[in-house]
Amino acid sequence: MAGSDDIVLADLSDQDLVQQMHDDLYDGLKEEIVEGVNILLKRGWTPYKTLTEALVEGMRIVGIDFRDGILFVPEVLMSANAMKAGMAILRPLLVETGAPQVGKMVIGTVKGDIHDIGKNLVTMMMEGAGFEVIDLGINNAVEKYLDAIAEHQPDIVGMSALLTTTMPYMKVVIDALKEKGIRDDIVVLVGGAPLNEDFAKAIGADAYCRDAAVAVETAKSYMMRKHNQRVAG
Ligand code: B1M
Repeated sequence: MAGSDDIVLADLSDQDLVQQMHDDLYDGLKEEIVEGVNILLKRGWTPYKTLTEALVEGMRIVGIDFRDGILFVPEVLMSANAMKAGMAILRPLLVETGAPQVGKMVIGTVKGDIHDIGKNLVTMMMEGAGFEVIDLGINNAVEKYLDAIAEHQPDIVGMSALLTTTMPYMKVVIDALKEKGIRDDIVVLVGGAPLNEDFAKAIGADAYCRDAAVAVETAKSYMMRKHNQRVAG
């Protein structure tokens, strides 16, 4: 099948194929993205390289034109759907590492926010690193986090926000943990494009995670610390 009328994706060099996939993601062409991902995997690309170079980079370009008013919500939704179709192929590959379970995480996008691609990516990478992840989905009010914490007793709570208007809600959740007297029992990691280290510090989170790989490394180091404390105590 061709990426557009006269392009045969399988005939393209790796570099041209990735470029074409960025264009196809931009145009919201789901089937072509699925085909492109499968071709790259067949050529020996790792799932992680495929994810970051073909999909995440393509979405970054979409984001720029969305910001500049060149693309609008319906088009970006199609890009997001195409991205998710590609991620669906990569998910089992990233998850099946056979790593022993290293910890448990509850994660969700905060109230008022429906962006979930980044959160889903973090979930996939965390599962691949051996974490059990309870994904609460999007638009989560503080009660949802509290209920999930009571039910699952996670080591880590992750929150995602992509809007400057929804990121302050993370503090609502952290304050609720303090009120319940459980803040110190849980590691709180936050992420999302508009956040930064200073914001994370200001709201009382344990760490800001720039991307999914940083989230995994940060989570692992907190679990290591917890383990060492247990051994020492
Ligand atoms: Co929206 N959107 N969007 N959007 N959208 C942004 C965020 C925006 C920056 C676009 C822009 O103007 N340039 C802008 C926000 C501006 C601001 O607040 N300053 C924006 C806007 C304005 C809106 C609407 C208000 C538009 C409107 O309706 N007029 C609306 C809001 C809806 C709502 O939530 N209430 C809206 C809607 C949408 C769509 C539905 C069309 C779609 C979402 C589809 C979906 O997610 N299912 C969408 C999309 C796709 C985007 C952009 C283009 C891409 C986001 C994305 O998926 N990136 C985005 C532009 C951008 O971010 N530059 C934009 C790819 C993803 C892999 O990256 O999510 O950053 P990211 O996740 C990374 C890291 O941030 C980190 O790791 C991830 C992987 O490496 N991370 C975490 C994320 N969460 C983490 C949690 C952790 C750890 C790390 O926990 C431990």
